Amino acid sequence: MVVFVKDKRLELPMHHDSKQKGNHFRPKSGFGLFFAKINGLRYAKSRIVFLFALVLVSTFLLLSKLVGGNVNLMQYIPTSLDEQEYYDYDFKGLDIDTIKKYDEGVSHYIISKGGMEALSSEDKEAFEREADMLLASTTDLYDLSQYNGASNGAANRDHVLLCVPLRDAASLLPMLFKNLMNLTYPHELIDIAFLVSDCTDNGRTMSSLLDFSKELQNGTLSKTLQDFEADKDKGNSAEQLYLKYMGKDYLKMVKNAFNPPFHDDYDKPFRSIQIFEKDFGQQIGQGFSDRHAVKVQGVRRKLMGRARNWLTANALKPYHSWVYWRDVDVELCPGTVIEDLMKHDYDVIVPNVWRPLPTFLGGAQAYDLNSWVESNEAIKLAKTLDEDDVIVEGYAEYPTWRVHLGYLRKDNGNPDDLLDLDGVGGVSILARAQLFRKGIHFPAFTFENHAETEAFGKMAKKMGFKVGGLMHYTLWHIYEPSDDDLREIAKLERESRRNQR
Ligand SMILES: Nc1nc2c(ncn2[C@@H]2O[C@H](COP(=O)(O)OP(=O)(O)O)[C@@H](O)[C@H]2O)c(=O)[nH]1
Ligand SMILES: *[C@@H]1O[C@H](CO)[C@@H](O)[C@H](O)[C@H]1NC(C)=O
Ligand SMILES: *[C@@H]1O[C@H](CO)[C@@H](O)[C@H](O)[C@H]1NC(C)=O
Ligand SMILES: [Mg+2]
Repeated sequence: MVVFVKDKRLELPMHHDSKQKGNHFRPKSGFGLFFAKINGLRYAKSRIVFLFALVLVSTFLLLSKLVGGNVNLMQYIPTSLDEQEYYDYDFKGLDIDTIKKYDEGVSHYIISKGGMEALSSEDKEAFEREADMLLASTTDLYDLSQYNGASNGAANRDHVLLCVPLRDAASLLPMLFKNLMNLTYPHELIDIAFLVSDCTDNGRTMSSLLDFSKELQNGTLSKTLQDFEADKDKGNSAEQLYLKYMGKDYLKMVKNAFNPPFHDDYDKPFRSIQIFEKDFGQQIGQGFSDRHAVKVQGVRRKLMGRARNWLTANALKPYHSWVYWRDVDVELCPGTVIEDLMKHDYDVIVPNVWRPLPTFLGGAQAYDLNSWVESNEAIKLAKTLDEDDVIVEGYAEYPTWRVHLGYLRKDNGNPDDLLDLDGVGGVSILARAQLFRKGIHFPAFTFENHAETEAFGKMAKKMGFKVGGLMHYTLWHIYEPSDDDLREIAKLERESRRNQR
């Protein structure tokens, strides 16, 4: 006789709140919530969505008649989100109503006579189905070999974790969010994770980030930003004085990049947005000249390493195939950047990052010098340093003679030209998620006289992964006038006023 007795002491906690069906990370507001609620009604979904849309549109029509044809009421047009990735991923294949009884103390006895099971085949099938569901209510099974990251990730429905570290960045968020919406990689396959640390702005970064995220997830952000810009244009432009000294071509490029037409899925919500807030004790100021002093680089970079590691450790899920790191202060970036980096089938890959400059400084310059090929001179230099010293690029103190990705860029170079690298910069890194699962990280200590992203590149390479950069595929970092630049601009302003007199 075989007996299965339900033993309360061996029981695992189980979700029996029907609201918890489906995805934990579903959008928490607006349409997202509505669609999440109808998750259980899979087959009826498209019809319900259609009805919902119809009802809303006719309500708007009716309302707009009532208030005298105010067209503004029509600015939010409901769209249906049909992609399954929005709805089910975690704890799938589970019907809460069927297995609820186990939580209420039902016990099953299977009795066999003479060693044979006495259950009818139908009962047996039902029992096994329920047992599977019971397991599924607390357990998820992933075959990690299916999340290796394909070079055609979008077609393969690869999930991407998009990580953004933030510090005192409220004023840059409109630009960041426009850049996020501009991404053409399917939004339903992207989970965004923000880490906000060590802000000194009375919570402005955090509160703006929350507002922007909510609006992005209910599809209203681009409209809100339009209104926001319209207001801003009316405001003063004293702090934008430097724009007078920027190249006309660059300014035109920016203008075009931020104006429609945008891609069809521009306003589509992402699969999820998570915001983490945790301080790491960064004390170096976030001003341009403060944070770029050579003395502070080692400390600053190690703390950034801690922050990045904490973010990946907490946001990475088994079903992510790729991780894309992006800084807040990128002004121009092709919307296709994720696909464009992915297609090269590298384990770690970065674009070239430049920044515009005032015309009196030459108009443009390589910004990210952390993407480089190791040199014999730098290896020799490292041998003369203390174990804990961090070599930083772009400072006279450390003549490394490395080949920098930044300096190889040609204006009309082939955007597919690729160079194998050792160190990488952090502005925009696409990496296979399996690297993080295998323990590769952003050293918060000195690793081969490097820290953070440069050490990440070196470590990945050391563990046998392919690390590379695209020489002519360019992202433009914002220009932040340094103290010297501001003095020069003030001088030029005085001169031009004198000349006018
Ligand atoms: N979480 C966190 N993010 C930071 C910190 N410092 C900078 N960031 C963010 O990390 C990214 C890169 O920083 P940034 O100062 O622009 O680096 P730089 O361009 O190399 O000087 C940006 O998105 C910043 O907002 C920090 O201490 N903690
Ligand atoms: C979208 O969210 C924003 C911010 O919460 C809110 O102001 C707006 O009314 C919402 N729009 C819709 C259509 O739900
Ligand atoms: C948005 O993507 C398009 C197409 O790749 C690109 O031309 C444009 O510069 C991008 N916009 C921004 C703000 O980077
Ligand atoms: Mg930056």
